[in-house]
Order: sequence, then structure tokens, then C-alpha cells
Amino acid sequence: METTLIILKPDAVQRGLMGRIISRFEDKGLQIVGLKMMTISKDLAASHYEAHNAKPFYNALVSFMTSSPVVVMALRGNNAIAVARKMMGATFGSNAEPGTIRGDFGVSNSFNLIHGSDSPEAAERELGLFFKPEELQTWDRACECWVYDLSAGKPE
Ligand code: IDP
Ligand code: MG
Repeated sequence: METTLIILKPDAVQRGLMGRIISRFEDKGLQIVGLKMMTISKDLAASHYEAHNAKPFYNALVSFMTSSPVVVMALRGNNAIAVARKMMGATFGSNAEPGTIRGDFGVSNSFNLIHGSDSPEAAERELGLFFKPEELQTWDRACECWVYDLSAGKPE
């Protein structure tokens, strides 16, 4: 099982889309193991987006991400990183496919509603930036055996 870091960006919170976006992940069968609202500091945004610090959009990105509260979420599931990225859609709202979160709820290329880790290494690093270990909950989901086929001893 993988765990991925999702951020509902300031535009998602301001536009009242938190519940609808969270519901998509619950409906899909991903398990929420961490969830909180916070305002991201400049330092945290800089660490989170350090790979982009030479990009022309970097300052605007940090300013956007720190401008208003966000919701951060840890989502667990089989291939959770790729599953969540596919549900998010392409980076730019203007060309994200209908049916994806970015494709259905936004049209902007920079205000694109959601962040999701893009690799296991990124997920581990980002979960560590946003959650203390005790903020992540390991809990047995009552419906687990209907979300996954567990008959072979591993989730299929
Ligand atoms: P991702 O969020 O789909 O992984 P990245 O390339 O990692 O996309 O970029 C991080 C974030 O930076 C994007 O989600 C978006 O908010 C912003 N961004 C990326 N490229 C541009 C751009 O060309 N103009 C404005 N903002 C951008
Ligand atoms: Mg990225």
C-alpha cells in the first residue's frame, strides 16, 4: 500500500470545493489516513516546491499557496500515488480532461485546485513536511474486503 500527499489548494477551499474533491477520493476507495486544514508558511511552501525554485512561476506559486488556508490529506491505497494523479488530471486546468478534478472544476493553469505527490520518494518527503507521525492514523476500514479483493492475501 502506498500513501500520497494531497493538498487542496487555496482556490479549492475558497471556492467551496473541499467536500466534493474529498468525496471523489472516498468514492474511489482511497483511504484517508490524515486530514487537516492549515495555512502554509513561506518556508514550508519553499521546501515543498524547492524543485521549482528556478522556474519563472515560482514566486507566484509560493505566494498563491500561502495566501489562504489549504487542506492537506494523506491518502492510502494500492498505487495511491498514480491513482490520485490520474484523478487530478493534467497540470493546466485549460487542458485537463473532463472527468478529472482539474478538468471538471477549473480552467486556470496556475490556480489548479490540487497537489498530489508524483513519486514514492516525493510522497515520503512531502508527507514528512506536512504531517507529524502521530497525525497519521492507521485504522482498519470495515469495508476493506469489499474495496479490494483480499482473497489471495494481498489487495487486488
Ligand atoms: P503538478 O502540480 O501537476 O505536479 P508541477 O509541474 O509540479 O505540476 O507544477 C507545480 C505547480 O506549479 C502546478 O500545480 C501549478 O500550480 C504551478 N505551475 C506549473 N507550471 C506553471 C506555469 O507554467 N504557469 C503557472 N503556474 C504553473
Ligand atoms: Mg509536481
